[in-house]
Amino acid sequence: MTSPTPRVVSGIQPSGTIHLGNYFGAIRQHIALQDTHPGDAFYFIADYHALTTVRDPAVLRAHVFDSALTYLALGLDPARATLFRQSDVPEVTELAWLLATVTGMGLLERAHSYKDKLANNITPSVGLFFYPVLMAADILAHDGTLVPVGKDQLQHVEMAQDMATHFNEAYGRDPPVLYRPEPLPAKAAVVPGLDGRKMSKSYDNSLLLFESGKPLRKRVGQIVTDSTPLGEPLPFATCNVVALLRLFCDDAELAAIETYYRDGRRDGAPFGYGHAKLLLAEKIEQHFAPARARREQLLTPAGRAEIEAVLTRGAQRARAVASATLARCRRACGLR
Ligand code: AQP
Repeated sequence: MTSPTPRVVSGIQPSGTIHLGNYFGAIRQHIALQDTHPGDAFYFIADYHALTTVRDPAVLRAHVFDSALTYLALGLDPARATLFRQSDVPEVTELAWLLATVTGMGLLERAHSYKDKLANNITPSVGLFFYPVLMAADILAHDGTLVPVGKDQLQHVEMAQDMATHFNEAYGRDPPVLYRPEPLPAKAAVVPGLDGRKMSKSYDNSLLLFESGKPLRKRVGQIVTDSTPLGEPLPFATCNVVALLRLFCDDAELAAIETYYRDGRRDGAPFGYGHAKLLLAEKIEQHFAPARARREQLLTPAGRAEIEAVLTRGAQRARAVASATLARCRRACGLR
């Protein structure tokens, strides 16, 4: 059950500023896929989803804008990829309802991300519990067959597969009403935050892409490490700073860092966590320097108008696909 044209569909929540986890877990791959799937790479800014955590309209609008700005600064090409606001395609909310009617409670109760939020004392709304259904609707409404996500989201894509199967079993397998999506997991492991938990917008443990100079060094300085004194051997395999350095360093650089950790020295001088953190801050600053410059250019009035136009055109393209899918689903269920 695959769609005639493989279509890449994925999204990001404008629930905070985009961080290294979002970049290495998702956005880097999203941008690469516009080369292999030109015209069929759909990325949405999940503002309906973000309403489960953001309650200030001005803040939500600012995060939506910043998400679009970040994608474009990082190299998303609107001629090859479709970028749009989720809420500009309201068909997904109706499809979410149709999917909810064929989805068992048990499926949602098993969601790891929901259980993690509970474990982290986040008071759940029905919307948060319902998140995997809306995410499935986002994918299925746009006939997404390839879903690039971070490893933390794999279970949600599997749930979307289950929901498509249940819907087809209820309303039409041949031809299928909905296409089965396949996950495309990021190569990078789940990126840890400053405190070692998953880096997450809602845990205040993020490193941002465009921070630089002293504020960046200060933030990197907050990465939790043990209390090994300067000049003593450091634990390479379990260190949070190393987990983040892995995102930026090639094998030779990592091998060199491993020797500094093992010896507690670099070029004869004592080496400690402070030095490792400085290396990381430099790497982050260098890696995102070209995108930071493009971001500045887009922050002009002309750039802002261009971003709005990109989102409007993207919504038109996405809505054309979603309304056709929804019409198919409504017909299949017996709705007018
Ligand atoms: N720490 C991470 N490591 C690897 N990938 C990650 N992603 C998020 N955090 C990490 C991937 O980023 C994409 C977009 O995520 P999202 O914004 O839709 O939601 P999320 O996974 O819930 O991200 P956050 O930052 O944790 O947001 P909040 O705090 O609002 O819930 C996804 O592909 C995800 O895998």
